[in-house]
Amino acid sequence: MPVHNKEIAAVFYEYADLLEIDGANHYRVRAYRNAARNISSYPHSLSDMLNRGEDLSQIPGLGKDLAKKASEVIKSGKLEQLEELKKRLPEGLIQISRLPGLGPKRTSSLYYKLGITSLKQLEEAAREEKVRQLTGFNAKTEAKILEDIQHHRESEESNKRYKLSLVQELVRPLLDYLRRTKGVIQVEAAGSYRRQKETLGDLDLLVAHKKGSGVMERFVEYEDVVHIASKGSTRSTILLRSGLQVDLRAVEEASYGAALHYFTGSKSHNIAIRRIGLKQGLKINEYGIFKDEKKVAGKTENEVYAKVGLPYIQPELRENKGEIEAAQRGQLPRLITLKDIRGDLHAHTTETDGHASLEEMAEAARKKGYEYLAITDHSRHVTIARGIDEKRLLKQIESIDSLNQKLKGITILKGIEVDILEDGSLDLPHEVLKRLDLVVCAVHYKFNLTAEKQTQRIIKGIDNPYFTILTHPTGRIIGEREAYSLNMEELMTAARETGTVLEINSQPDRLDLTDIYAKIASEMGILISISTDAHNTNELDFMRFGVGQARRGWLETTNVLNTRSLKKLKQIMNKN
Ligand code: DGT
Ligand code: CA
Ligand code: CA
Repeated sequence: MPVHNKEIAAVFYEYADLLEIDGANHYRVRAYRNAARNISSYPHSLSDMLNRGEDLSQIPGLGKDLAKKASEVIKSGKLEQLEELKKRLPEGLIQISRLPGLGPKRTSSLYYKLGITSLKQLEEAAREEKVRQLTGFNAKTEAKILEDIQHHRESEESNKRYKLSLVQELVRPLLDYLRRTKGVIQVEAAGSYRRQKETLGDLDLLVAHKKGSGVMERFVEYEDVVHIASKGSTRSTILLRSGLQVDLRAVEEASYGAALHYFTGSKSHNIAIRRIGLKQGLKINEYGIFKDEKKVAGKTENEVYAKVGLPYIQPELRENKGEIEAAQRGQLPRLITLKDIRGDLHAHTTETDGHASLEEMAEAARKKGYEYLAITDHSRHVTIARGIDEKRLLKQIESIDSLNQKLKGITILKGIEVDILEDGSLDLPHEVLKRLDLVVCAVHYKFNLTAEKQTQRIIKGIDNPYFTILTHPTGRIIGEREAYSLNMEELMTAARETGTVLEINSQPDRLDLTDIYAKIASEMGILISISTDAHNTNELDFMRFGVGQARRGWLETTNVLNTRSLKKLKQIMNKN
């Protein structure tokens, strides 16, 4: 992808801001801003010019030095000096400088004169009337700062997305509560919740009821409601204590399918379906399907799809990412379900950072009806989790062997979650790994390597003959940590060539692989394991999140390793 002029300008602007906060010479700051402005409005692409070997220093305001910086950004996507400065200056300063009335200059004086490095500290200083004492500030600007911080918080709050796991906890009691209303026929969660997205903007509920059921009154009286944003006879919106917004729509039974389809979305799926309908002379909305003003369908979703000549499309697929074309060709995937899962291939015990013993985990997995559970405690490098060394691992192997003799109906597999060290070697010697049924491998430190180094590190790991599964392959934590830089295509190619399995980690704040990568991997013929990484017996239930993610990634039973019988599983793992 070529770097656009606007992107180069953005890097220069950011650098100028940070320089100014840092108290740099103002000519220098101005030079960068000036260059940014000129680049951003320059009529030709600097990337293309550089490719053609043209001289960037001819561009007004650039000169030799800044032309060199611009080509650095074009070639590497970043400016090393900016990265350095970012490392040196506290992160909160940028946030402060972006408050409407502040900017870099004032941020600089807040930082150097009052030591303020975060919005929180700024708020405190303003409350204590310390800010007004600085040159360039007064009581009025101080009050404005407090106001702006408040606004900033509110807008962050409104951009906030909620993890599926949290919303699931809130949904169940609320649905039960609504179901107990007289006149309510059916209640369901639609929207991104029904599509099993990993995070949700708000929750959309749909009720089929008899007119006059009073369900709206009951909805706004729910005990967890802190604010009623709107209340009408067909639609109301409330805010729960957690901050989650919930929309409720009420329709008559005859429209339920059409409404469910409409409010499940996604919006772009709906639009595509409506367009197909239009070509056939059908009007589709949340009340039903109409031909010449006459309602021809609407009670069930099946009817909606059937009327436009399509088979039913599962909610997890409704993103307009090829599902409609697949449906037209009769090639929709037969999505994996929770019932297809025969065991869990990633779990911890009290031997490292788990909270249940080997026996307790085994018993919980047996109760779930699993054929197998792999115990994969951390290896020694993860010292904070009391990672196990050779000696302790050999002891655990013995314990599992003797437990297996006693257990009925389930087999405990001997495994480990071994660290892929920085040089790509695994944290335990071959002689020990050899004795295990499977080796789950993970990156747990040095997240900030370049994409090339990180990719090579993992690929080298994969080359180890005992490497079975790459767990949480990208390392992202939802809302907290970005994936580390990685060349996924290269990584997946290596995985395919070696028969390496990639994991969908079912921890609700990981869900790593993402749906998109899971789909690509399976299309490449890579096997996926869906595992919980359970640290206690309850977390074995996280499997449902992993399966949800897998369904969003179009996975079928055959794409998933732990849908195999124990015998098959062992055959596959031994081949590697
Ligand atoms: P979210 O809440 O951001 O996680 O995502 P959704 O998909 O739940 O979106 P939301 O809550 O805004 O709307 C719920 C559904 O309602 C959405 O998936 C499709 C439907 N919908 C909303 N606005 C429109 C629209 O303008 N046109 C169409 N066709 N459908 C819409
Ligand atoms: Ca929603
Ligand atoms: Ca909504």
